[in-house]
Amino acid sequence: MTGVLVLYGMDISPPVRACKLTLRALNLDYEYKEINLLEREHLSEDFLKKNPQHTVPLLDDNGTFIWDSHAIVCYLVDKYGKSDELYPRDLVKRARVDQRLFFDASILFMSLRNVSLPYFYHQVNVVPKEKVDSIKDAYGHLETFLGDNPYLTGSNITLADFCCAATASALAAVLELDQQKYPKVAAWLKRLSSLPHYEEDSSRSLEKYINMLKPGLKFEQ
Ligand code: GSF
Repeated sequence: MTGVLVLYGMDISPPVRACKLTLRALNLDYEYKEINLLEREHLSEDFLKKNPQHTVPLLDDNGTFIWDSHAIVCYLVDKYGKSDELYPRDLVKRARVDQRLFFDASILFMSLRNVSLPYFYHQVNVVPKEKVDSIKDAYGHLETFLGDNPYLTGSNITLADFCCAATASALAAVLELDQQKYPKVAAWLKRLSSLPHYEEDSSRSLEKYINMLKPGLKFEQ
C-alpha cells in the first residue's frame, strides 16, 4: 500500500518548484514540509539522516528517501505516471529528455547556484563577469535546444521543461532574460506559465526568490 508522499523543500528553491510542477502534472496528493535553509534546518540531525547531501528538494515515499530534483521527478513519472508522456520509455526519446535534465543539473542550475549560494551563505554580493557570461551561455543553449519546437524536446511538454524552466526563470535574479536575443526562451517560459496552477506552484515563489536575491547583487565592470 502506498503511504503519503512528502516533499521537503524551501518554496523559493527552483528545483523544489520543478518537483511541485511534476506532482501537479501527475495529479498526485502530497504533504509539503518547508525546510528553512537560512535557519540551517537542512543541517539538523534528522534531515541529514534522510539526506546526507543536505539539499532540498527531498522526497519521502513511504520511507524511501530520494533527493536531487531530477531523480525525484523521473521516479515520480516512472512510478505514478498514467502515461509516459512526461518521461518517455522509448530509449531515444528518453535520452533527449535526460540530456536536458543533465544540462539543467550540471550547467543551467550551477550557473545560478554559483551566484546564489555564496550570496545567501557567505554574503558575497559581487558577481564576477565570468559568472554572468556562464548564464548568457546557458540561455543561448536553451534557445538552440528549442529550435522550432514549443517545448525543449519537441511538441510535448516533458520533465525537461519543468526542470529547465524552473531554473531558467530564476536566472532573472542575476541576469534578466534579453527577449530580443533569446525570443524562443522568452516564448517558452510564457507558454509554461499558462499551465493550470502555475501561479501557485511556481510564479509566486519565483517572485519571492528574485526579490531576495536580485536587489543585493552588484556586478563587476
Ligand atoms: C540541487 C539542489 C540544491 O542545490 C537538485 O535537487 O536538483 N541538483 C540538486 N538545492 C539548494 C537550494 S536551492 O539553491 O534551490 C540547497 O538545498 N542548498 C543547501 C545546501 O546545503 O546545499
